Amino acid sequence: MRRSPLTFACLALVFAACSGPDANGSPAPSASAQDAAPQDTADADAEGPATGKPFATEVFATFNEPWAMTFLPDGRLLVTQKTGELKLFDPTTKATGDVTGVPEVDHGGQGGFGDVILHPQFASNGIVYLSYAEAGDGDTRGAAVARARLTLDGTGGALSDVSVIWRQVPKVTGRGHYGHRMAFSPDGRYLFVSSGERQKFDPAQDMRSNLGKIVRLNDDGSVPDDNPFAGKGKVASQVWSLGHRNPLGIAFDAQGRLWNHEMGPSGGDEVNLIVKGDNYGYPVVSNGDHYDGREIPDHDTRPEFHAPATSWNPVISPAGLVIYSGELFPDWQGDFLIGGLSSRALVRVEIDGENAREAARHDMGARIREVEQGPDGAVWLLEDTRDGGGRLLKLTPAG
Ligand SMILES: [Ca+2]
Ligand SMILES: [Ca+2]
Repeated sequence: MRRSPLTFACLALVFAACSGPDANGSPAPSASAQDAAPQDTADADAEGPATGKPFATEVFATFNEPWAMTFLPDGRLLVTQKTGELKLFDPTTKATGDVTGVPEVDHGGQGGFGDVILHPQFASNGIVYLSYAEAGDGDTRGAAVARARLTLDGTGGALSDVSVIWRQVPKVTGRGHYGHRMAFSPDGRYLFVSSGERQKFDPAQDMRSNLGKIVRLNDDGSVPDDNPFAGKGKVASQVWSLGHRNPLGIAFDAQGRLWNHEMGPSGGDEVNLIVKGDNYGYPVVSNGDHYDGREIPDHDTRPEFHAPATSWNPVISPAGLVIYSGELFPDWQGDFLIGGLSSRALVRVEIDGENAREAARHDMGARIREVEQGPDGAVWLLEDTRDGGGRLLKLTPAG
């Protein structure tokens, strides 16, 4: 097939964007290059031979650097903007309001407002959890998790009793790999937080630090007595699993098993089944390699580290995760729906026991930051776009 010079230019742009050190992160020169190319011809055949998407897409709203969302019991949505705002969106009226009283965030690079989730008893206690990048002394920063009470009014709301219940230790320089996705265990007792290694590599294996870990806390931020490293030190006692890089998705399946996905370096994005106390190997092993070309031994060289259920090379840059359980897309039940940043896609992954495989990749034409399942089983996406262009999309079955 002959390619026009324009096609070559687009391919070159995509290649540069996908292979740079920020392909797996957000805003940076390469990310803005991707954002500047709304028509990626290289992505046009990402869906393979399928004649069309199995869903119809409706645009509901736009936000500025939206990062995460969660549905309230009344059907409205809380949406975080990385720039530091918490928004309340009503899908029935399409009105967007503000929630006041949010913590001050350190916005820049990959940092700012992160995740938002509800306490399992939100309907009775109004408690929400928010993660964000927090400034420290000097030029340092780290992820933090705040617990707060949300009071709603007609079009907006306010946070009160805001208390920080967890922080990354230590705070370090740089603005990447915060991770800071959150999920409650199905029994409603434990809060799991994914903590990225802040692009510092070795802390993922250092139990004096909670970087590059998944931590398990009680709902008030205290540490459960039966954590796998309880009694091994204040920070280590929080740790549920270690050896992670930048985990930007964490969720429980219908069997109560915890899964994550995380961005590999140059290659090696992963889906992992998270087992209490296990070590997932970063930066000792990875199915990718360092951006500077240095090799990282693959997982199969070191079986003592828990290997991924699946991995990608080239990367998809996973961000946001739901394990679908709705009625609208029966074929997707039990599947992982993953947002793709550099892949600009919605990626569906099927699980078979402890193995996983990509089943479909739907080109969305924009970096996808967040995936959520609505009360009726519709799938909602947030685009990762700045300058007010990050759209909220609702996917329903194609007619
Ligand atoms: Ca969410
Ligand atoms: Ca490798």
